[in-house]
Amino acid sequence: MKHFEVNFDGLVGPTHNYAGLSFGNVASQSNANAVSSPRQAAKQGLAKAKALADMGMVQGVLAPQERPDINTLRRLGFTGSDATVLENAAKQAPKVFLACCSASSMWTANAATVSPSADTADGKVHFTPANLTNKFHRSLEPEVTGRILRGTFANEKYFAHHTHLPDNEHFGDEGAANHTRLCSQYGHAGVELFVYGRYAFDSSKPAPQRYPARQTLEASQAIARLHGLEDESVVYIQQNPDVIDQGVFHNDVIAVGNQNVLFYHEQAFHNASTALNEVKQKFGDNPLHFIEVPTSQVSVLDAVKTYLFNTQIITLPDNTMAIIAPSECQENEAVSRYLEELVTMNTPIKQVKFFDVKQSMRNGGGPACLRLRVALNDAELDAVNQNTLLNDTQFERLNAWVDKHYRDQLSEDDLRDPQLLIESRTALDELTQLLKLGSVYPFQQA
Ligand code: SUG
Repeated sequence: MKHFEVNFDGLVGPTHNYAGLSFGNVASQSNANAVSSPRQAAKQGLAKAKALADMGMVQGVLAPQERPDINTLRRLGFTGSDATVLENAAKQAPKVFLACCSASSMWTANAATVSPSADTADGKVHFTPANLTNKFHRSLEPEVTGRILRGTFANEKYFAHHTHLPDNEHFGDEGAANHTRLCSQYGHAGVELFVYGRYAFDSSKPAPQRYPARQTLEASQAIARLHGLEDESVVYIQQNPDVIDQGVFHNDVIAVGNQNVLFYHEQAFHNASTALNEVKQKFGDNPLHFIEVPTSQVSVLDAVKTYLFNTQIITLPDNTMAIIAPSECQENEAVSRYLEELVTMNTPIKQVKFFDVKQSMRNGGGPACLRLRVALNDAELDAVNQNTLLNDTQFERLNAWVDKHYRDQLSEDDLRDPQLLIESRTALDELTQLLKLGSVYPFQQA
């Protein structure tokens, strides 16, 4: 039996825009109101996914969500035709309106937490969509995310789909962005690391002061229970509250793992040595590489600016590892120097490849945010909706689909344009046919 890590990249939606919605996410806040390019954003993402497929990786795509979210605006009391809802919401509640227009589902590292079958009690691959309660615009995602995941992993024999956790800050869950799986082979049982920012039910414990901690320990524990993970293969680690206060809003902005490699910043974790000892002990006798980046070489500020840790570490077909980094890492002196040194060190990481994902970076999303990792064996891969996997034909089709439907530029004012809603729905309707997803969007179910 063969095993793979499949990366499901989020297709950027037709309303990709910069609205400054994420307090605590420096890039999102500093690019508020900049003009975006949905077409360029979607194509940058597709190009990155296709490049990985061309390196021999198995690559899939996840559909974006319908925005503006007319259903939510109606729930909030706006009535009349869709055009009237848009006009009144934009005029009367501009901030609420912008939140209902975000294409944030593109960051599929936040779509769900996934546990591969080798780790779970019933031997199925488990999915729990993230409730993303900390940000209103992101809290609109989990229901449709669940439908998209069910349409993509549509086989009950192999895949178990859970409902997202209760929609409350006590169970704030940001999905795979705060979850890392270490293993010696993708098909072997692994150790799942859950990194949380705060305790929901104990205010005496350390917590950030300036920016919010989006993930709670209690949410992480609930996911581990739902997925049927054994205590001996789970480690809960508290994120260092000080780095959250410096703009590290998800753990994947300061740490990333792959197989037997954990690459992290010296300041990433609270009580790091205790936590890492537990990881070592639970991982067992197999070789394990902890690559700790010292502050003296890369500051937290540079890590946040360049997304050195929001890189993907992938295992290539020749079993060596590569880092997929944003071009910002190449442009920063300290970070590029560090990466040059890293590939000469005694670790499995042997090369770094840079990609231009600037449209996503400006909203605080590097290469790693754009993908949901799903470790699968060949039977499970066969059970995946094959239309969601990226081969040459599907790549061409998706690029043509973007060219046909996406605007080259989008500013805040364009979001109230009823024509944009029509264009977006037309695009998404065609996409569900291309990916054979079924009716996943509210407008398809009316
Ligand atoms: O949740 N940005 C996203 C970025 C998510 C990055 N994901 C990971 N690190 N895994 C967020 O903060 C900004 C939207 C805006 O400002 O328009 C936004 O939602």
